Amino acid sequence: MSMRMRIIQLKRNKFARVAIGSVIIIILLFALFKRSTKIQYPTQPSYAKQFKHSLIPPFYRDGVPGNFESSIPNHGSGPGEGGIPYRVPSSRENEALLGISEYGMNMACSDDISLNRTIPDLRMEECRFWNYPEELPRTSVIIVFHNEGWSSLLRTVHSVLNRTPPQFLEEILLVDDFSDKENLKNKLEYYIEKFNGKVRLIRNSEREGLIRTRSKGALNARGEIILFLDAHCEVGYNWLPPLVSPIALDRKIMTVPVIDGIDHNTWEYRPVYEKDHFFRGIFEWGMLYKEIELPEQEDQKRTYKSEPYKSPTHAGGLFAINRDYFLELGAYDPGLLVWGGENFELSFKIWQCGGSIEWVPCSRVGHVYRGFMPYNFGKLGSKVKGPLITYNYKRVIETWFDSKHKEFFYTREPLARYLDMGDISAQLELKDRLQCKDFSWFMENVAYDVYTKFPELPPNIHWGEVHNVGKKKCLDTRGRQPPSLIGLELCHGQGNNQLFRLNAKGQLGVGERCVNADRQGVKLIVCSLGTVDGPWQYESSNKLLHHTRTKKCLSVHPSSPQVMLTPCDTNNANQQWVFKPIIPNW
Ligand code: UD2
Ligand code: MN
Repeated sequence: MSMRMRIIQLKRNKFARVAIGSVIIIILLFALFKRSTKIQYPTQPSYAKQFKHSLIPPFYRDGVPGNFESSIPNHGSGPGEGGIPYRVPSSRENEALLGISEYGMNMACSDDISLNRTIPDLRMEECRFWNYPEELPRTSVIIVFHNEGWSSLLRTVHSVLNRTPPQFLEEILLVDDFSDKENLKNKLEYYIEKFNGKVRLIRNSEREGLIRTRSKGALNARGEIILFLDAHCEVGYNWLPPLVSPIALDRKIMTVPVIDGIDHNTWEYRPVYEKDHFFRGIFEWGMLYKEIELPEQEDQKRTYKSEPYKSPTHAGGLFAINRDYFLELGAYDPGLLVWGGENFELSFKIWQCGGSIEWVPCSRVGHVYRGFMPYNFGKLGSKVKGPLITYNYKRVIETWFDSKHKEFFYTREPLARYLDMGDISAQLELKDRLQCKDFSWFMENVAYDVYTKFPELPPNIHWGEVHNVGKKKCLDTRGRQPPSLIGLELCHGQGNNQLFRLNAKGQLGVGERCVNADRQGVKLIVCSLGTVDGPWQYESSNKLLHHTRTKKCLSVHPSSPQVMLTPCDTNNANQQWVFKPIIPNW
């Protein structure tokens, strides 16, 4: 062997050793990495793939239709075309009523309306003049459903196919949360075959609830962007590019369309918000979702009113997010059950861990708001002894709130203190690992406007059932909507309609409502926003509940369960009240 050949051989051997060595190191590192991560979601961002520096951000040219605008189709004359209200012939009134009780929406009406019907273009004028990047990441539209009506589910699918640029639509992924309706079985599978793979269907083998079913959809989706819709929506004209563009430019932005209302009885398509008013999502301290007009300081950040703006939270159902980012955040907390609170979990997680949420005025999607919830929570519902939604809230609050704000939640929902919340250690670990900011940062920098409507809550001085000494019965709201008279009923120890709170500033509250008195009687009313005080004062020594404004006392009519204000009389047992905290035996 010549000298030169030997050198080459040696070099080759050396090269082979280095190569083999590196492969072993990579395998070892990989094994180590696998062992050290406990959750199954990817934790390494794939920035390289997603940062497209060449993308030109959206730009506006006044009066010139944007690059994805097309002419709005003429409205046909069929039922519900153009989103006008439709009423079924009176001969089908019975069918309509049955549909409402089965689905919470008038299915007979929906069945008569074309799956490809037109809707009104409710966007602001400006929205027609925006240009969006020509190359956007592809989207999986994920629709989870449990026992939804056939035509409303498929109208959601058709509207997406009709109004989305096909090059951006990876797929529509239907995820069946263990429905038992016959037409959602084989018939649905045959039906979607005609879409040649563009519409996929996967199913749960047991009921998982909408939260886990959405996480499953995200895991199974093939698109770079995932976009969730409820199973009774109709997307608007040019709805997708404005939602996806912000994410294409910054993978940690989650975007939310403006939701329009579809009437559950007539299928009328109409705006929820007044023209030129912009709202964003917040919450009150009992964790009911609320909306508030965009604060001035956010409004001023925009050149055009049609631009996206920041929002602390969102309603839950409709939003787009980068799939990898969603999975890096652990998707939804897998310990959340069935329905509720997941919108807050995701919002707090995104904001506190370095991302943001934007509402997009130029993207509009209609949603059928049902009259009531037509399904129960199945087996998962009985896993929790107390209310399931509060269980979810408690998980979210104990993970993301700080001690000051947790106290507001327990003041507003005293029974939640006694409720189980399962194990949240994995959530706390995630918060730690992602080095998320604390809740006061979120309140000061993002959700500062919450306080304007829902100020810090003074502690409860007394809470529980309010027993009347004379009648041996309890104050009860009777579950009516405010304004409504409150009365006396048998005490039942369950809290429902009988859990009152008297705070340190004299406000007597039940849930999110307040108790007030006027000439007609003692009423449950909508609390005046931005205030936490009220006219009530309780004197433990003589058990009188004073109404300080009129200087009268709360009392019961001697011969009826009617509650009213009368001149104070310490000797009248019908004016004596005792607060008894409810300690649930959950
Ligand atoms: C709102 C949200 C909804 C969800 C919920 C709280 C909007 C417009 N809607 O209630 O998306 O965030 O608040 O959790 O923001 N479903 C299942 N399995 C179940 C129950 C429901 O797959 O066990 C499906 C259901 O078929 C529907 C979706 O989940 O497609 C949302 O349920 P909903 O429409 O009853 O919730 P909604 O609009 O009252
Ligand atoms: Mn819905």
